[in-house]
Amino acid sequence: MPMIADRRVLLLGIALAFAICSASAQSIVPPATPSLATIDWSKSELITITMTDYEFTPRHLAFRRGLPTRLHLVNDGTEIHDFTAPDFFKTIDLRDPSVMRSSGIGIPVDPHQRKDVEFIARMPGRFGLICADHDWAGMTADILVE
Ligand SMILES: [Cu+2]
Repeated sequence: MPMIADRRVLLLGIALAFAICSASAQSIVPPATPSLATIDWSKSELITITMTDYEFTPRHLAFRRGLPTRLHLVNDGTEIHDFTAPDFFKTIDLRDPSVMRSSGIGIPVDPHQRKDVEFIARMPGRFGLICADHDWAGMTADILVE
């Protein structure tokens, strides 16, 4: 009889420990974000960055985490420029990943061309942005996700 009582106490203890662990695990899961398929991209926040020879305008970009965003890349220069931000791209979900081509770290834009990049930023932080072709000329900027 004491053996059975001990076993019940043990099982109760395990169940309680499991309940506490599940509850704390749930509390650290970030708020649910809609899957890409259900997002209304027509409501994207539009942010434009212009690339010239050799600078980004503006030099500080700010995006809001969790909101659909449309980044409009404009190349008003005479050379190809590249929106290169490897750490930033690791933290976003692109609507159309093929916009990256195969590089995975940047988006090239030909002279006098435009490109739209739609995404949802998933993590807050500050990220470096350069033109991989012209960072030596000071073509650098930064990205804030808040
Ligand atoms: Cu460039």
